[in-house]
Amino acid sequence: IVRPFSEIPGLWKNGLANLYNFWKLDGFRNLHRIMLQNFNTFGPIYREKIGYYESVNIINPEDAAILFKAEGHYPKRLKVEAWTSYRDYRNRKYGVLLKNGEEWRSNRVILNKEVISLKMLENFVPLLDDVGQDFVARVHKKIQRSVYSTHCAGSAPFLCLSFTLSFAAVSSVLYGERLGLMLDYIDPEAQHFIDCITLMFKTTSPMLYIPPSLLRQIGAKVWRDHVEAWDGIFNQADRCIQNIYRQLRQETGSPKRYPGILASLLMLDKLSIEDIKASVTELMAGGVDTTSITLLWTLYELARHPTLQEELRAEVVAARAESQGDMQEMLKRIPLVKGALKETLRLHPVAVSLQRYIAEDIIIQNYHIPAGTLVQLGLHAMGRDPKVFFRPEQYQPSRWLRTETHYFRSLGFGFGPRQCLGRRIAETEMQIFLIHMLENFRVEKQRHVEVQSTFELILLPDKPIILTLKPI
Ligand code: HEM
Ligand code: 2DC
Repeated sequence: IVRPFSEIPGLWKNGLANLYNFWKLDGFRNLHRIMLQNFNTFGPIYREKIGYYESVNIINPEDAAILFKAEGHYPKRLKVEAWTSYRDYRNRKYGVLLKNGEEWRSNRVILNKEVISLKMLENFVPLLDDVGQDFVARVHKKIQRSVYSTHCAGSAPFLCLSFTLSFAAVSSVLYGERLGLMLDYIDPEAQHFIDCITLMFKTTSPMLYIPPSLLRQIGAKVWRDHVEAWDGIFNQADRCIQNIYRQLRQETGSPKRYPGILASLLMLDKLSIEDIKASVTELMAGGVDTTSITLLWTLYELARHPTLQEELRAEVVAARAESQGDMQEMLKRIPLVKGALKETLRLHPVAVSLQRYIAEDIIIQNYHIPAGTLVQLGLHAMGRDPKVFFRPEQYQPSRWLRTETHYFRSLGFGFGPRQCLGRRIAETEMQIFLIHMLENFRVEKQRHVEVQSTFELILLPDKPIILTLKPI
């Protein structure tokens, strides 16, 4: 017999008391650990209410499959009210990240062709390859200048550099040109933009549990910081968009080379300018921390596994020789590098969970769950579950090459029509970056430091990742 919704185990009766306990556990930064613990306590399904945030949580790939089959024609994620409130407050349009229903779908279909279709890769690859090459040149230069000659100055400058890399990478595909050029110095405007994104994420997480409208009324600092952060993001994006718009109007005839996503969308003339601006701003903001953190985690794992690192390097060197430097060909010959990125997202996912408001009633773990419920897949917990992954604590890129089942196990970018719009850009950028890094540097860790995750809306390393880069 199917058991009723009300019998799902968990703490969901007193949202305020739960919020208090959550806060005592420093839950705002420990969400991923608390979720793991809840699965340990309650089993593979639990119901929860923290503040005004109510959800059913699941962990099994087979259950994830049921969830995504019930996502309906207009898949809907958790509404991040801090983000919608800001736009309502400043009277700005929602982009594809925040839209829902038919409006989301019609925008997304058009964006898909320009942003995530495989056909666009031939346009993106040369731009991203350029950025990757410049990045490596910049790191070489930095190493020469530093006191310890062969050592990278340390993590913080490198982290900062990797953020500029990601910023330069999204900018180049969005605008067809390089912003915040990075051979000699970091453009202060780019730096400010990057700082604003970090602040925006950081100030979002408390507002997942406490309504932003309330925080706004009492003039809370998180809300004010959040507004300041988005203002900075939108101002920078507006400047970039204005530039391209102006250039486009001055140009006559069709451009010789690929003009970038923004110009393509403007010329296509299928979305309103306001819709284009809204989504391009989101793409810009979504494209910095996500990829740079994933790359840093990957280098961290490779530093801890030197033999594996040499295997990856050998694969890259062979791929370079076989494809005679043609980057698009090269990308077809690096399965282990791709496995490494999947493995990084398994152990260090950017998103702690994936969620959908289900469009129809479903049965999971023999419990009935009514349509409209917010169901979350604990992505971080799933990646570390020994029932799902053999020896989950081990970093093994080759597990993704074997024929064992990968059914609903590789979900770092989400799933289905609502999956990450930046996925192709992110994957390509990270693959190309890893190729250049492996070709140029041996990555070592300095001391034994266990780095863990901390939750600031996205999962971030809780301390600086210290790497030593030795030129090859
Ligand atoms: C959505 C992960 C990089 C833009 C998402 C989602 C995840 C995700 C899990 C939610 C998907 C779902 O609900 O099924 C990642 C990871 C990245 C990454 C792991 C890199 C390692 C990027 C980049 C961009 C971007 C580079 C922009 C260039 C977006 C946008 C959405 C999204 C716009 C919302 C799409 C929609 O609602 O239709 N991402 N992302 N992401 N991401 Fe990413
Ligand atoms: C955070 O409980 C934890 O890709 C919450 O590039 C549930 C939740 C909802 C939406 C998720 C968010 C989590 C993590 C960050 C994500 C976001 C959707 C998109 C966003 C996964 C899991 C991200 C980082 C986008 C950000 C784009 C941008 C313009 C801010």
